[in-house]
Amino acid sequence: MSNIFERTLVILKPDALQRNLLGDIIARFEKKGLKIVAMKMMALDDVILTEHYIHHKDKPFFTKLKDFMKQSPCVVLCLEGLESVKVVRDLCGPTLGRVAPPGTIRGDFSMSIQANIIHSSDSLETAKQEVKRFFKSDELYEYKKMDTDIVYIEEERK
Ligand code: FUP
Repeated sequence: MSNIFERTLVILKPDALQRNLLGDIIARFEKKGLKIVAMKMMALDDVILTEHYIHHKDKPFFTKLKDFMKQSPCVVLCLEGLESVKVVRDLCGPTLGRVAPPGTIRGDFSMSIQANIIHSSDSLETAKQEVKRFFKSDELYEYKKMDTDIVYIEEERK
């Protein structure tokens, strides 16, 4: 078996910070068994936000979305795990907070389309670009996580 340990990017948005949800959300990732390989607080400027949301540049909400993301610092993380891109997307839930299912981060903590707490990469290709966009290579930590051998069975670690 060949298993791919992927890396994915997460942004905890200004509403997560303002509503004191950072710890609760990070705890969910830790408890799931994802490995935090990078984490920092960042004030996102227009340049990085325009690049990050370039696929929405012609949408009516583009400027308001960027303004929202500039309201206060964000916390960005790079998470690693088996199929982590999909795992983290599923933990976050769909975009619109008020219809996101209970048990998901957006479903449990948000009501809005814009103030929806969290961003996560939507594909492995996007994840690679996004991790590079938000972290320098020396901010991504290589270390042995002591619980890997119990979070995964041997075949999954190969
Ligand atoms: P997601 O991948 O679930 O984060 O959602 P999208 O890439 O479709 O949208 C990115 C962000 O744009 C959302 F998190 C919130 C914002 N957005 C709006 O503000 N209004 C909309 O109508 C749609 C998205």
